[in-house]
Amino acid sequence: MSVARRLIKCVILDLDGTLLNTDGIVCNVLKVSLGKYGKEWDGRETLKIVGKTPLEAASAVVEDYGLPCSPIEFVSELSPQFSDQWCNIKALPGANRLIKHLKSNGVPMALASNSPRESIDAKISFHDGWKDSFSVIIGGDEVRTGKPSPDIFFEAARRLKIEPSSCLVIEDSLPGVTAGKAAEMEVVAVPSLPKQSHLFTAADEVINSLLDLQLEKWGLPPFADWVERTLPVDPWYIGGPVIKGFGRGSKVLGIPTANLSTKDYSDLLAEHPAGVYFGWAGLSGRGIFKMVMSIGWNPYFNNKEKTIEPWLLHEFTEDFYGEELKLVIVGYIRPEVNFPTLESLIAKIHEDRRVAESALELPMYSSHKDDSYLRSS
Ligand code: ADP
Ligand code: RBF
Ligand code: MG
Repeated sequence: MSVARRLIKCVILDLDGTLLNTDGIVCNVLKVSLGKYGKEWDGRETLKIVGKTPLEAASAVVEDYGLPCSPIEFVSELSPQFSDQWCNIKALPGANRLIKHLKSNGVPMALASNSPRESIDAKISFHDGWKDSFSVIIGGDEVRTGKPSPDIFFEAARRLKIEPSSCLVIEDSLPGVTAGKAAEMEVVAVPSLPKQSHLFTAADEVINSLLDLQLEKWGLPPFADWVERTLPVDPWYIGGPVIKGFGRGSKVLGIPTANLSTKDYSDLLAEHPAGVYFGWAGLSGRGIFKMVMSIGWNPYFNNKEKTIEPWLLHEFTEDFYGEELKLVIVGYIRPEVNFPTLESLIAKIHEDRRVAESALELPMYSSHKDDSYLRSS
């Protein structure tokens, strides 16, 4: 275990993209609004708008698409549409766990977001216990300049009555990380956009999702919910006919992965962080098997699309393309990473298999073997 770098006394959290999965909602609203101007939202501006104040984000879009309105007009046009969607925003994986853990361990928390205070209050009202967990909540409209200026973090520290150097900031965006470092705080980046971690060099640590946060690194009470190197997750389900993948699982790695079409599951895939998970697999007519899988872009192969790669922990004598495969995912093992050699990737996947195989014997995981979903057709 590494020694804590500094003694951290509190945690300051960003909201959109860090605790809340706001991206999908933002994209949908922009898609509809731009449509009214006869323009097509292609998502390429996402990087320009994450972490910005509403006015800055609107300015970027108005300019890029040459809209016949001012950024202020565009903001007032979008505001009611966003407000209608706040009730549909889900907490990001690990957000509730983090908030509950810090609260029950008496670690003070602040929420510091570039959104206006009113929107913050509206958004968090849909998440039980959030409002009362934060000793301080500050919106971008409550300080002179929003992130990347450090103002909002200085103000949070002042209200918490804690030195900036004893604050840990958790942020998904570049402006947020810049602001946190300018406030001389420790900053963990959890990039909300895929394949962007190389841009976050200013952060003290870059993690893939809140599930990977190691609080003990910061001298904070560690999470106590890991069990035999696995983290239980709320079970989720995915299934369909087995399709052809990249054709390299068995050939290149000696590890076959039965691919599912990601088309019908884009929302579900977007919701779950890339990483290695495990659970149970039902293959119609053949039985139920232990399963370990990766979700993501397989950095070693640098895929363009996020895929699901389930390895059924059983020796089959033949392929089963086209057959109905059902998965229940019950736990998380680690983030997806790159490896210097194919051998080290293969060794790691075999280690994942051993972790999954033994964890699935635990009652908390083995009980899901009887889930009726696995036998449904
Ligand atoms: P592809 O790239 O087409 O997915 P792979 O080399 O990854 O090819 O092999 C996956 C295929 O191998 C599966 O679709 C399935 O038909 C077969 N297969 C055999 N044994 C297994 C196993 N234990 N787990 C997953 N797939 C297996
Ligand atoms: N690919 C990676 O690039 N990085 C990983 O960390 C990684 N972990 C994996 C873990 C498991 C359990 C499995 C089954 C696969 C993993 N792979 C990973 C994916 C591997 O690259 C993939 O199976 C091949 O790309 C097959 O197409
Ligand atoms: Mg495969």
